[in-house]
Amino acid sequence: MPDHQETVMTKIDASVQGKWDVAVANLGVIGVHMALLNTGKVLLFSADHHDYETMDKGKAALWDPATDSVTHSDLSRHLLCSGHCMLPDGRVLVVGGQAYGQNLGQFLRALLGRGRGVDHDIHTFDPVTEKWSRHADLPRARWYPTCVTLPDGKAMLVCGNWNRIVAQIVERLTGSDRFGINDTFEIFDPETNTLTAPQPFLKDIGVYLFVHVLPGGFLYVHSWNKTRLFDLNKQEWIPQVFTMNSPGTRIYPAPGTSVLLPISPDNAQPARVLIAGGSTALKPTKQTPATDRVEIFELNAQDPGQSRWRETTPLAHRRFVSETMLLPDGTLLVLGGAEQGTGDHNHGAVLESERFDPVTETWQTLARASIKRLYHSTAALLPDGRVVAAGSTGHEWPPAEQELRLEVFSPPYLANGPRPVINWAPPQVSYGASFNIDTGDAQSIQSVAFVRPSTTTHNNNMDQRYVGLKIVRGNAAQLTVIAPPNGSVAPLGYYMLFIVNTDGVPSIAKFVRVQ
Ligand SMILES: [Cu+2]
Repeated sequence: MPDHQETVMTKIDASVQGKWDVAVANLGVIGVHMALLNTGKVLLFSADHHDYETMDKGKAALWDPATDSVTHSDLSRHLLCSGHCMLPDGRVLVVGGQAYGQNLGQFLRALLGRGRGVDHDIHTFDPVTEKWSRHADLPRARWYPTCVTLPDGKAMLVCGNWNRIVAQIVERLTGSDRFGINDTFEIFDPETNTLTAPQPFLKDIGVYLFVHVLPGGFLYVHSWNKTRLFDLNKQEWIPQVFTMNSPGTRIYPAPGTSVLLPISPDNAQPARVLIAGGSTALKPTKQTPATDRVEIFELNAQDPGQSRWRETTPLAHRRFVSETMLLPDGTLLVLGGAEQGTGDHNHGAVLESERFDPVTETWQTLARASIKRLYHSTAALLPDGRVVAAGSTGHEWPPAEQELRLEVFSPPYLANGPRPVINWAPPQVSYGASFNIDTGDAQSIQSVAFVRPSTTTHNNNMDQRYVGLKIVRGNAAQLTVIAPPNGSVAPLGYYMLFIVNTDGVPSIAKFVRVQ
């Protein structure tokens, strides 16, 4: 009898708060960098956690959540500190890697301009062959860069330090953390695997900027507590600078998370970006409390200068170095992070996750994870609707903590009844075209969405987006929906197609290429 009661309690709990389970006890790789591939496997990569100094060494693993199997591969380069985004053909573009100067010898050589780090490297990972390729180097190093896939499927590379050693010396001497950051961008062409020459971008910016393509053709660029907009159609900056209402930085070294909120099926709502957490100070120290403030940026596409930041309901927990995931039902999950500090000098791990409803703008506190996710931690939505959390080098790194375990979160919707099933969906669709989804559950479907797979590091998920699809017809066996209208709504590439029933339960996703 007590056993039975316990089972019932657990079940009720999971349907309200969700539940966490350790999925892999030792991945062999610290999941500092993570990408969900269109094969359904998860790519995780990092430094060799026994040797952070050697430039020609790294570790990667592929975890298949469907079979729970792991395969390992050694990397010939130290790809820790790169930035990455998804190309239209499903390859992951990895920009940069570790800077030279990991020990005194390297530091002195770097000062003399000898020796080169991995921060000039360009790699791609092919999900089909499961192989890495190295392409022609960047013209100038980018350590802690951001990569964004543009509407046409080309990738834009921004920010990052061009010489980390010089930047750190200047910071020691002057206190300024703004020296040595690239103020140019390059475009990577996936057809030729080549880069354009550098062109002017923004001055006075940080590293690992938050950059999103907004519907209507604007690039959202967020540094510290300020946002700029670039008009992709006119190829010009909007002159206004949009400052957040609450104080403190939202990017590295005390990042919150920036997420483009779900794009509604008819694209009727203005584009909105949410930033949750971060720091209460612009230059955080070990003692600085993280923020619990949450703000929403509202794009005014007709008059972009009138766009604005406004505050919404705060988090239950102050946190930075957390992750935020878009879920198939259009809600957001915030997980992990710490209550105080900066970078790896952090204290007060937050284990409880929280869920945000973008319609009511309210938060619900969910289950506690068993594993701390601090600096260098990552998370990704899986095709089965669960969320995997990886990585973390904890506190005062290296090498105090090296978190090698994967833990998965099953959101409450997975305990809310049977899942709808996609029997068939087209492997590729064109912009604006209608297409059919074979499902016996068509009558009970309330929403259909494309969710772009995560590529994430340093709490900067450079790819994820949720694009609602309009349902035009449904009968006993089939749903007809309309593909996204253009590349500013859904940049070229692979998406997870989810159908969600009236109980809020999502299907297992099918990968569909938008082209
Ligand atoms: Cu790092």
